[in-house]
Amino acid sequence: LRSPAAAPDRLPFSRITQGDLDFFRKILPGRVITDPDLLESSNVDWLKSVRGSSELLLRPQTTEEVSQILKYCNSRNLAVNPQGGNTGLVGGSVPVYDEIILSTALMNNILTFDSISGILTCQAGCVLENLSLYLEEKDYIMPLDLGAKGSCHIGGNVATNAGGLRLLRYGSLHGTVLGLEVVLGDGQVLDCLATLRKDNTGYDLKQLFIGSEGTLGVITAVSILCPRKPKSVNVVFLGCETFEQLLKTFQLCRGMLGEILSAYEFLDSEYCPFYVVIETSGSDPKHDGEKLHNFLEEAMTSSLVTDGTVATEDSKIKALWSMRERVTEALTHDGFTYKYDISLPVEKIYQLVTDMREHLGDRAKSVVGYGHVGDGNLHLNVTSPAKDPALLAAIEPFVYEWTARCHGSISAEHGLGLKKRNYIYYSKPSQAVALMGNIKAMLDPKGILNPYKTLPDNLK
Ligand code: FAD
Ligand code: S2G
Ligand code: ZN
Repeated sequence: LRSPAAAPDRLPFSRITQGDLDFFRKILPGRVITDPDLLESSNVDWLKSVRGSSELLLRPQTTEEVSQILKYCNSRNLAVNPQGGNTGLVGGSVPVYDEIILSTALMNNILTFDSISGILTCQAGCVLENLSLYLEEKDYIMPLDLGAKGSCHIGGNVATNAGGLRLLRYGSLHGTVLGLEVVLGDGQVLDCLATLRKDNTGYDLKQLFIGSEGTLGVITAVSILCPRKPKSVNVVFLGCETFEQLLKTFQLCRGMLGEILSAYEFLDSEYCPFYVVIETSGSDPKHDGEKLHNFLEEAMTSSLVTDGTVATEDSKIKALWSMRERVTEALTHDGFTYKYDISLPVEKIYQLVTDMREHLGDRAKSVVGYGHVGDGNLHLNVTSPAKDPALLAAIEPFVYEWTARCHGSISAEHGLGLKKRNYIYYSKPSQAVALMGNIKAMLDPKGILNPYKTLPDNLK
C-alpha cells in the first residue's frame, strides 16, 4: 500500500513501552486503543492508498488531555499523528510507521454560538455535517461544504485549509476562521480562540496553523464566522458542449446572477462533454427566481448551454449536488485513481485534462476532469484497473511540470501530506520552503508532530 518512493526511512523516534501505555491509561481511562483490529481503520487512509503501523490510538476529550499527551510524547521523543475524520486524500492523516494516532473524535462539543454575529466556537472534533445541522436550526450555515461532510472534522478542515463547494461565495478558512486554540508539540496551549471580526494586535498567529496539516500543532478548538442560512436556494444542472462555452456561461452567471451566485462547479463525462452545477443562494425567492430565469433564457438563446434541470426543493437540490459530490467515490470503482488537485488560471484548467489524455493515450482507463471552476481548481483523476508504476511515471512529473509552467499550484486545497510533499518546489521557491522549515523547527524542535508530512524530505 505504500510506494517506496513516498516513504522515507523511519526517523529515530522512541518506540512505545509498557510505561508509556501505563501513563496514557492513567490520563485517558478507557480511551487508549491498542487492539490491532480497532486500529486498522485508523492506520489506512480513505483511498486505501497508504497504510501505517501505529500500535496506539489515543482519544482525548479535552484540551488539557491533549496538552498532557503532547508534553509526555515530547519528553519521550514519541511521534504523533493528529487525526480527524481521516478523509484526507494526500496521505497526511495516517501514520507512515508507528506514530501514535491522536484522534479528535471525542472532542466534539459545541462551545458557544452568538446568533447576532453568527460566530460559532466548537471543539476540533465536531463533524462538519453535525455543525451544519446545528446551525441550520438557528438559521445559519457553515461557510464551507464538501463531499466528506459526513465524516470530516472541523479541526481537519482547518488543518488542511479545506476549500470545498462554497468557497466561491464565502471565501477560504483563512478568512472565516476567527480564532484557534492549538496545543504545540511541547504541550503548551496556544489560546488564540478570539471571537472578534477584527483584531490587529500583533502577528495573526492562527493563520500559521490553517493548512499546517498537523505538523505545527494540534488544533483543539475553532472559532468561525458563519453566514445566515439563505431563504432561497436554487440549483441548476446544465450541459455544455465545449469548455469555452462553460467559461462563457460562468462569466454570464457572474454578470446576471451577481451576489446570489454561490457555486459554479463542473464535471466532464462521456454523454454530454460537460455539466455545470450552478447554485444561487439569496434572500428573496421571487427576486432570485426572476434573475435565474433571465440568466437561463440568455444562456439557452445564445446556445451556451444545452438543456438542463432546475431544483428549488431541498431533496432535489441534494440529489443534484450528490451528482457532483460523489464523483470521488464513483472513481474508486474504476480501480486505482491517480489524483491531482491543481490550481490554474481558470481558462487553462481543462487544457491540462486534454493534454494529459493525449499524452497518456490508451495507457489510462480514464482521464477525468472536474472541480471548482470559480476557484480555478481542477480535480484531474487518472484511473487504471490497478496500481501501474509505468502509468505513474508517464503522469509524473508531466502533470507537475505542466502546472509549474502555468504558475499554478500542485495542491489547490487537499494539502501536501505524505504523497505530495516532495513536489512542493513546483509551486514554492526554495527560500520559502526553507523558511517553512525554520518555522517547523521553532514550533516543533523535536519534529514529533506528523513527521514525514507536508515539508519535503531534504528539509528533515
Ligand atoms: P484528516 O483526514 O483526519 O486529516 C487531514 C490532515 O489534517 C492530516 O494531516 C492530519 O494530521 C491533520 N489534522 C486532522 N485533524 C487535526 C487537528 N485537530 N489538528 C491538527 N491537524 C489535524 N477537500 C477539500 O478541500 N475540498 C473538497 O471539496 C473535498 N472533497 C472531498 C470529498 C470526499 C468524498 C473526500 C473523501 C475528501 C474530500 N476532501 C476535500 C478532502 C478531505 O475531506 C479534507 O482534506 C478534509 O478537510 C479533511 O478533514 P478530516 O477531519 O478528515 O482530516
Ligand atoms: C472534490 C474531492 C477529492 C477528489 O470533489 O471537490 O476535492 O479529487 C474533491 O476527488
Ligand atoms: Zn475539491
